[in-house]
Amino acid sequence: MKKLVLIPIFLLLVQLTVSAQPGYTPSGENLQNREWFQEAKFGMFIHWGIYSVMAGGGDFGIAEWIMNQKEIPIDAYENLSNLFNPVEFDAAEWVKVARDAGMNYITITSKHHDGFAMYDSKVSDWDIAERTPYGRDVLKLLKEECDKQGIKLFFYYSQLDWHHPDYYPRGRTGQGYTGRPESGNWDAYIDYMNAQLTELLTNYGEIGGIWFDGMWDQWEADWQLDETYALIHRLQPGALIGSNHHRMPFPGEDFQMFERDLPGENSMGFNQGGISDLPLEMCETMNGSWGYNIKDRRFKSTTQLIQTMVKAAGYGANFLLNNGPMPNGNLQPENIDTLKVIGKWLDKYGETYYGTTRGPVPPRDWGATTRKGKTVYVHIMDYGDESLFLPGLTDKIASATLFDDQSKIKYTQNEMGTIITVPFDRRNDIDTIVVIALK
Ligand code: JFZ
Repeated sequence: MKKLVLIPIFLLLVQLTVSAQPGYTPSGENLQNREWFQEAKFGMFIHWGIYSVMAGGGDFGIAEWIMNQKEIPIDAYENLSNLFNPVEFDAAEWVKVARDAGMNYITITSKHHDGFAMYDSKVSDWDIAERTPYGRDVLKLLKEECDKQGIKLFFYYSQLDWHHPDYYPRGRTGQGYTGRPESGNWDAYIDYMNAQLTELLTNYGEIGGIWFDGMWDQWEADWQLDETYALIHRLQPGALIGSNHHRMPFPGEDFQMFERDLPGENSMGFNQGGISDLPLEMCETMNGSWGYNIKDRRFKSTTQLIQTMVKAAGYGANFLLNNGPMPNGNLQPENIDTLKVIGKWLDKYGETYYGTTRGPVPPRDWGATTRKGKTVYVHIMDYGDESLFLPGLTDKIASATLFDDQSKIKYTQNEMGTIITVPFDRRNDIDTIVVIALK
């Protein structure tokens, strides 16, 4: 009884502190884009900023966080912008790499926690156009290419800001070392953020959506999400809003994201929320860093990345795979190689991935299932036995075949589920796929 009373009060409190966009009903366009998003499945995340010049500063776990981790004051940090001159940057090449990898959208940092706008912002001079020798609006260049090559562009936007004086009161990060006065006008900061978002939603044509990050810096703050979310949906009703706050989505958000964890898992320690009914997206790094870090050579194997991508699909979740381009404007060669392999895999096996929803059996250590209409794809990745039990798969089966060579796969069914038998000599190293056609 007590619980029943407590839960609504608790929810009410959460609603009061984070008011979000109450009564939000997504437009028809927005719902269509959610469907598009779920079919798009695979995207490229890009962390690129003046911090890329520091390349991690010789540390292992630092990249876009270097200002905060090394406590670099604003006046010193600002020098970095003078060194950011990505003369090798070729938007067409980036988009082509994404396309060839089988990706259907790109999500790029428009402003990370250092507050630096990677586009020509008129409400700030802390931006690429005014502070770097390069001087060009890379978001504009990228958007033009995305339009040409038929790929959608999303903007990552950090609500947390280590540079803006009005980001005050401060949260857990960007404290004293920055050299900002210990005062500021929070409402003015929110206005500034809304003005920048207005620029991003009006000067770049139709964009896929906004990928927010940084609320976790201070939960007590009055983020005024209601205004910001309503603004975005007014400017572009189809734009999808997501936020990396690691909680259940707030009203006004259109998709739910999971950082470096499969939905529902929490190996990183920050994915506390449950899984909502919204479209899902998991983001992942290629090594252990988001921004460029020369010391981080722990590149994940292509096998590992493909398996994670497929497991995410087993939850119905998109896979947003990160690149930390170099300060000269090139993507990291290791990342390009990896993406080529993933692209090849998708050329061959894409049918079992694109256009699927989560399968009847949730992802397990052995692998995952995906589904398209009356077809179930069983992805066996790591399983030490020849016979595999698929609990709950009781729909009558018309046929079971191995994707690789269309050979028949033995199965038996009872009221508990289905057992399929896949001999070891017919397995492949990455993902052995059994195609089950249901009656
Ligand atoms: C955030 C960013 O801080 C990071 O730089 C990167 O952009 C990633 C995709 O998103 O990661 C987080 C999110 C939450 C916390 C820390 C890092 N947190 O709750 O402490």
